[in-house]
Amino acid sequence: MKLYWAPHTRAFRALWMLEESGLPYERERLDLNGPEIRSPRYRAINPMMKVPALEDGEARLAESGAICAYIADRAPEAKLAPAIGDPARGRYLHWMFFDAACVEAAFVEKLAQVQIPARSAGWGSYDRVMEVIEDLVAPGPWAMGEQFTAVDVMLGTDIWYGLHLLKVIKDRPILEAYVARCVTRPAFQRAEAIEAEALAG
Ligand SMILES: N[C@@H](CCC(=O)N[C@@H](CS)C(=O)NCC(=O)O)C(=O)O
Repeated sequence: MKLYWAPHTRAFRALWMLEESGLPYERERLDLNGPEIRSPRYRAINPMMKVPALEDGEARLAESGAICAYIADRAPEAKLAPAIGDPARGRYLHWMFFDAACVEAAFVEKLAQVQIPARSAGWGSYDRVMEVIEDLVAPGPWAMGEQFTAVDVMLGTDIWYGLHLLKVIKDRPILEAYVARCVTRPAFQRAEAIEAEALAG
């Protein structure tokens, strides 16, 4: 399994997820400004010419949410997703798709200060999305309760970026406490160390 990745990008989600999974993998670092990411070889894997992307035998995929869901299913022993047939799988899919479709869009609304009627915007509104994710993670420890899943990798990364990088989340102690739990995960810390080493080298 090979991850195409660059540090300090959305590829962090896939890197953290692979570290949670315990699956063996290799990494190929791509320069976002370099020729390789625009090459025919890479465009066959991700026509968007973005990271992350994943190759696993003949399987090729991009989109960090799809990659996290794929890895969870490839490593059932890591219990990063409810199994097919488990009723909890419904909520798991709900939150995986919600994260990809609504959380980033809500951040963009805030950053760009766009005004779109909540009824027409697929994510509703920034305020509504924040309330929904606060209600989701408040009982804790994880989005799905006691079991840490791929939803936490997606949501935890987004909230971390929202708090610390984009600074679009402020004065939300429930979200801050949730991210504080996420960053104590050994797999998160290993992924951070991989990125720090790549940036230093
Ligand atoms: N929806 C994609 C977004 C991926 C994305 O935007 N990646 C950025 C880095 S954070 C990228 O590769 N940008 C390079 C470019 O667009 O040239 C995902 O979640 O995987």
